[in-house]
Amino acid sequence: MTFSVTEEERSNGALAAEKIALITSEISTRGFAVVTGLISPQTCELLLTSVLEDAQRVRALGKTTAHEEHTGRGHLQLGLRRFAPYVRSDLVANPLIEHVVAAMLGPAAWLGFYNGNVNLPGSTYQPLHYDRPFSWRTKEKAERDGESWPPPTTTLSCSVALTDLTENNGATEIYPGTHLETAVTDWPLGERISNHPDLIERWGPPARMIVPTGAICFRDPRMWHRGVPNPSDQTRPMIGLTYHAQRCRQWRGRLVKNLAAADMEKVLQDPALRVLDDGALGDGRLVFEESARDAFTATDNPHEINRNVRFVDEPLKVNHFLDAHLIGGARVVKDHVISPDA
Ligand SMILES: O=C(O)CCC(=O)C(=O)O
Repeated sequence: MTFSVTEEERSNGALAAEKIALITSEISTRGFAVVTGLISPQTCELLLTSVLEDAQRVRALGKTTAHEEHTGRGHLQLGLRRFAPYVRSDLVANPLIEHVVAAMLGPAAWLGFYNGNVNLPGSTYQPLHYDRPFSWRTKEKAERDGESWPPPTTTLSCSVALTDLTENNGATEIYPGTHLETAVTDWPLGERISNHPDLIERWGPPARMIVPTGAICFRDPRMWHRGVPNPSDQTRPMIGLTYHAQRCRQWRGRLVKNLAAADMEKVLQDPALRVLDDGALGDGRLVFEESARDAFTATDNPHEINRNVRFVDEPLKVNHFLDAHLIGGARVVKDHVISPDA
């Protein structure tokens, strides 16, 4: 189902009560909802140009990326420029986006990932996959935490269309409803959905994530999906923002259940702190250049989302091409070299 935004909602920084209820119901039952008119044409145009230029720079290296090796040729996880004017408040600090996030995940949900999803002409199929495991793996564990079964998502993905995403340029294939398929909770780590043709048959046929320019597809990242060949001669630019519920205190957004009381006190005092891979607490904010600060502070934050960013200033720079999957989401550099070739 596709929803649009009224001028009144835009100036209120909030969607109407009935609309937000319908949107959250769609995401909870079908796994996704598309909301149009969230990102301005100017922002789409500016980011489109930068994504196309940067994708070309990555391709000019003449080698496949690690993400392509793992998933499928032509599918880039492309870092986004982290300096003005390319960081835009209607994307990173948009109260209407944040209203959907807060309605799904609760207040103080935090931005954990900000990156490009680019599908190049000539790409191949990715394996069918889901981006996140269930936060509760059994009915008993969910019930112990007061959750229903199947349990709700603790992460929300926002797929942003910089141009129309259609079947003609390789819109993502999706299996609506599969975010509720609890069979996956018994699977060993790394198990492929393709080993379960009966389930694929049961949930099919798949649909496509059709999203008009400036719209966002809000989706439960447990919903099965895959990148497909882009049959056009144009690069398909999409942006992904991922938010996590406040209680997901691990830096990649996993639910943390047994945090020591002293550590819990610290994280409640300092919302920048996350549980790192070694179990210690550390700064888990995304890194941007100082010139991007205004984009994050230009709007009020009526839904109390943790925008979760820190800024570095001269002589430091942020090389957005590198380290998308490491803490900070990009590499802080001293040498002013902003390049995919490092
Ligand atoms: O870009 C797409 O269409 C899907 C990409 C995806 O699911 C991934 O790279 O994991």
